Amino acid sequence: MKIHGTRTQGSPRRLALFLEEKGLAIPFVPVDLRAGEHRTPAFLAKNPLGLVPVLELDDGTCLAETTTIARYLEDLFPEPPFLGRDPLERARLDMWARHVEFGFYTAVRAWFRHGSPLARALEPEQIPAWAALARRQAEDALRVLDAQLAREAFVAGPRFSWADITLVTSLEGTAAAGFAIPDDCANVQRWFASTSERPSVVATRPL
Ligand SMILES: N[C@@H](CCC(=O)N[C@@H](CS)C(=O)NCC(=O)O)C(=O)O
Repeated sequence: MKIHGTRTQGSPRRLALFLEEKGLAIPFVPVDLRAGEHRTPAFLAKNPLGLVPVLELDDGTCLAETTTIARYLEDLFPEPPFLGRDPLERARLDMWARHVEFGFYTAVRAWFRHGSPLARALEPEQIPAWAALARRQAEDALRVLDAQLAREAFVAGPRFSWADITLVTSLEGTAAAGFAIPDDCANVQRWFASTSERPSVVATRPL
Protein backbone atom coordinates (compact mmCIF):
# COMPACT_ATOMS: atom_id res chain seq x y z
CA MET A 1 0.00 0.00 0.00
CA LYS A 2 0.98 3.68 -0.33
CA ILE A 3 -0.20 7.05 0.89
CA HIS A 4 -0.78 9.92 -1.51
CA GLY A 5 0.24 13.17 0.17
CA THR A 6 3.42 14.94 1.21
CA ARG A 7 4.74 13.32 4.38
CA THR A 8 5.63 16.56 6.18
CA GLN A 9 2.50 18.55 5.28
CA GLY A 10 -0.86 18.97 7.01
CA SER A 11 -3.13 15.95 7.19
CA PRO A 12 -0.68 13.50 5.54
CA ARG A 13 1.75 14.41 8.33
CA ARG A 14 -0.78 13.15 10.90
CA LEU A 15 -0.48 9.73 9.27
CA ALA A 16 3.31 9.97 8.99
CA LEU A 17 3.53 10.74 12.71
CA PHE A 18 1.11 7.93 13.57
CA LEU A 19 3.21 5.48 11.53
CA GLU A 20 6.42 6.67 13.26
CA GLU A 21 4.80 6.08 16.65
CA LYS A 22 3.77 2.59 15.56
CA GLY A 23 7.15 1.81 13.99
CA LEU A 24 5.57 1.20 10.58
CA ALA A 25 6.83 2.27 7.16
CA ILE A 26 4.37 2.92 4.33
CA PRO A 27 5.67 4.91 1.33
CA PHE A 28 4.30 8.41 0.71
CA VAL A 29 3.76 9.72 -2.81
CA PRO A 30 4.16 13.54 -2.64
CA VAL A 31 1.25 15.60 -4.05
CA ASP A 32 1.98 19.21 -5.07
CA LEU A 33 -1.06 21.13 -3.78
CA ARG A 34 0.20 24.53 -4.91
CA ALA A 35 0.45 23.21 -8.46
CA GLY A 36 -3.09 21.80 -8.16
CA GLU A 37 -2.04 18.16 -8.53
CA HIS A 38 -4.90 17.14 -6.21
CA ARG A 39 -7.44 18.55 -8.69
CA THR A 40 -6.26 16.51 -11.69
CA PRO A 41 -8.59 13.78 -13.05
CA ALA A 42 -6.06 11.13 -11.97
CA PHE A 43 -6.14 12.31 -8.34
CA LEU A 44 -9.92 12.94 -8.29
CA ALA A 45 -10.38 9.33 -9.36
CA LYS A 46 -8.72 8.37 -6.06
CA ASN A 47 -10.61 10.94 -3.92
CA PRO A 48 -13.44 12.91 -5.57
CA LEU A 49 -13.14 15.53 -2.81
CA GLY A 50 -9.64 16.42 -4.04
CA LEU A 51 -8.04 16.20 -0.60
CA VAL A 52 -4.92 14.48 0.70
CA PRO A 53 -4.15 12.03 2.19
CA VAL A 54 -5.42 9.01 0.29
CA LEU A 55 -4.40 5.47 1.23
CA GLU A 56 -4.16 3.27 -1.87
CA LEU A 57 -4.15 -0.48 -1.30
CA ASP A 58 -2.28 -2.91 -3.53
CA ASP A 59 -5.51 -3.85 -5.35
CA GLY A 60 -6.19 -0.17 -6.17
CA THR A 61 -8.80 0.40 -3.45
CA CYS A 62 -8.56 4.00 -2.23
CA LEU A 63 -9.51 5.31 1.21
CA ALA A 64 -9.70 9.03 2.03
CA GLU A 65 -10.24 10.93 5.32
CA THR A 66 -7.27 10.91 7.66
CA THR A 67 -9.03 9.51 10.72
CA THR A 68 -10.67 6.78 8.61
CA ILE A 69 -7.25 5.75 7.31
CA ALA A 70 -5.77 5.80 10.83
CA ARG A 71 -8.60 3.56 12.07
CA TYR A 72 -8.03 1.10 9.24
CA LEU A 73 -4.29 0.99 9.95
CA GLU A 74 -4.89 0.62 13.68
CA ASP A 75 -7.15 -2.37 12.96
CA LEU A 76 -4.40 -3.94 10.86
CA PHE A 77 -1.57 -3.01 13.25
CA PRO A 78 -3.10 -2.62 16.72
CA GLU A 79 0.09 -2.18 18.76
CA PRO A 80 0.76 0.24 20.26
CA PRO A 81 -2.81 1.60 20.20
CA PHE A 82 -3.58 5.29 19.62
CA LEU A 83 -7.35 5.00 19.18
CA GLY A 84 -8.23 3.09 22.35
CA ARG A 85 -8.01 -0.39 23.85
CA ASP A 86 -11.59 -1.03 25.00
CA PRO A 87 -15.05 0.41 24.27
CA LEU A 88 -14.88 3.16 26.91
CA GLU A 89 -11.31 4.21 26.07
CA ARG A 90 -12.15 4.18 22.34
CA ALA A 91 -15.19 6.38 22.98
CA ARG A 92 -13.24 8.80 25.20
CA LEU A 93 -10.39 9.11 22.70
CA ASP A 94 -12.84 9.57 19.85
CA MET A 95 -14.66 12.31 21.78
CA TRP A 96 -11.46 14.29 22.36
CA ALA A 97 -10.18 13.65 18.84
CA ARG A 98 -13.45 15.13 17.55
CA HIS A 99 -13.15 18.12 19.88
CA VAL A 100 -9.68 18.74 18.43
CA GLU A 101 -10.68 18.11 14.82
CA PHE A 102 -14.07 19.85 14.66
CA GLY A 103 -13.27 22.51 17.26
CA PHE A 104 -9.66 23.59 16.90
CA TYR A 105 -8.48 22.13 13.57
CA THR A 106 -11.51 23.21 11.53
CA ALA A 107 -11.25 26.77 12.86
CA VAL A 108 -7.49 27.13 12.49
CA ARG A 109 -7.71 25.66 8.97
CA ALA A 110 -10.33 28.30 8.06
CA TRP A 111 -8.14 31.03 9.61
CA PHE A 112 -5.18 29.84 7.52
CA ARG A 113 -7.12 29.51 4.28
CA HIS A 114 -8.86 32.87 4.57
CA GLY A 115 -6.15 34.84 6.35
CA SER A 116 -2.75 33.75 5.08
CA PRO A 117 -1.11 34.79 1.81
CA LEU A 118 0.48 31.32 1.88
CA ALA A 119 -2.98 29.80 1.27
CA ARG A 120 -4.02 31.95 -1.69
CA ALA A 121 -3.39 29.14 -4.16
CA LEU A 122 -5.86 26.95 -2.26
CA GLU A 123 -8.47 29.65 -1.48
CA PRO A 124 -8.50 32.27 -4.26
CA GLU A 125 -11.53 34.05 -2.68
CA GLN A 126 -10.15 34.75 0.78
CA ILE A 127 -12.60 36.44 3.17
CA PRO A 128 -10.74 38.40 5.90
CA ALA A 129 -13.80 38.55 8.22
CA TRP A 130 -14.03 34.76 8.10
CA ALA A 131 -10.34 34.56 9.06
CA ALA A 132 -10.87 36.89 12.05
CA LEU A 133 -13.87 34.91 13.32
CA ALA A 134 -12.09 31.58 12.78
CA ARG A 135 -9.07 32.79 14.76
CA ARG A 136 -11.29 33.59 17.76
CA GLN A 137 -12.99 30.20 17.41
CA ALA A 138 -9.60 28.43 17.26
CA GLU A 139 -8.41 30.25 20.38
CA ASP A 140 -11.63 29.42 22.23
CA ALA A 141 -11.27 25.76 21.26
CA LEU A 142 -7.74 25.82 22.69
CA ARG A 143 -9.11 27.20 25.98
CA VAL A 144 -11.36 24.12 26.28
CA LEU A 145 -8.32 21.91 25.65
CA ASP A 146 -6.32 23.96 28.14
CA ALA A 147 -8.76 23.08 30.92
CA GLN A 148 -8.49 19.39 29.98
CA LEU A 149 -4.68 19.58 29.92
CA ALA A 150 -4.74 21.06 33.43
CA ARG A 151 -6.10 17.66 34.55
CA GLU A 152 -4.43 15.24 32.13
CA ALA A 153 -0.95 14.74 30.68
CA PHE A 154 -2.34 14.33 27.15
CA VAL A 155 -5.46 15.57 25.38
CA ALA A 156 -7.57 12.46 25.92
CA GLY A 157 -6.05 11.22 29.18
CA PRO A 158 -2.82 9.74 30.48
CA ARG A 159 -1.62 8.37 27.11
CA PHE A 160 -0.54 10.00 23.84
CA SER A 161 -3.32 9.42 21.27
CA TRP A 162 -4.73 10.38 17.90
CA ALA A 163 -6.12 13.58 19.49
CA ASP A 164 -2.57 14.70 20.36
CA ILE A 165 -1.38 13.87 16.83
CA THR A 166 -4.06 16.09 15.28
CA LEU A 167 -3.40 18.92 17.73
CA VAL A 168 0.39 19.01 17.44
CA THR A 169 0.42 18.83 13.63
CA SER A 170 -2.22 21.55 13.26
CA LEU A 171 -0.42 23.83 15.75
CA GLU A 172 2.96 23.33 14.10
CA GLY A 173 1.44 23.59 10.62
CA THR A 174 -0.10 27.00 11.29
CA ALA A 175 2.65 28.49 13.50
CA ALA A 176 4.70 29.43 10.43
CA ALA A 177 1.69 31.39 9.13
CA GLY A 178 1.44 33.27 12.44
CA PHE A 179 -1.01 31.37 14.64
CA ALA A 180 0.14 31.37 18.27
CA ILE A 181 -1.17 29.58 21.35
CA PRO A 182 -2.87 32.30 23.46
CA ASP A 183 -0.98 33.50 26.56
CA ASP A 184 -3.77 32.29 28.85
CA CYS A 185 -3.34 28.67 27.67
CA ALA A 186 -0.37 27.74 29.85
CA ASN A 187 -1.31 24.05 29.92
CA VAL A 188 -1.47 23.82 26.13
CA GLN A 189 1.89 25.60 25.99
CA ARG A 190 3.43 23.10 28.44
CA TRP A 191 1.95 20.15 26.53
CA PHE A 192 3.16 21.64 23.21
CA ALA A 193 6.71 22.18 24.50
CA SER A 194 7.07 18.54 25.53
CA THR A 195 5.10 17.03 22.62
CA SER A 196 7.18 18.96 20.07
CA GLU A 197 10.21 17.02 21.29
CA ARG A 198 8.73 13.57 20.67
CA PRO A 199 10.87 11.68 18.14
CA SER A 200 7.83 11.11 15.88
CA VAL A 201 7.13 14.86 15.77
CA VAL A 202 10.76 15.71 15.07
CA ALA A 203 11.05 12.99 12.39
CA THR A 204 8.05 14.30 10.44
CA ARG A 205 8.72 18.03 10.78
CA PRO A 206 9.38 19.88 7.50
CA LEU A 207 13.06 20.78 7.14
N1 LIG B 1 -11.30 15.91 6.11
C1 LIG B 1 -10.06 15.67 5.42
C2 LIG B 1 -9.32 16.98 5.29
C3 LIG B 1 -8.00 16.81 4.57
C4 LIG B 1 -7.39 18.15 4.16
O1 LIG B 1 -7.86 19.22 4.56
N2 LIG B 1 -6.34 18.06 3.37
C5 LIG B 1 -5.73 19.27 2.86
C6 LIG B 1 -4.23 19.24 3.12
S1 LIG B 1 -3.90 19.29 4.85
C7 LIG B 1 -5.94 19.35 1.36
O2 LIG B 1 -5.91 18.35 0.67
N3 LIG B 1 -6.15 20.57 0.85
C8 LIG B 1 -6.31 20.80 -0.54
C9 LIG B 1 -7.38 21.81 -0.82
O3 LIG B 1 -8.03 22.24 0.14
O4 LIG B 1 -7.58 22.17 -1.98
C10 LIG B 1 -9.21 14.64 6.16
O5 LIG B 1 -9.31 14.58 7.39
O6 LIG B 1 -8.47 13.88 5.53
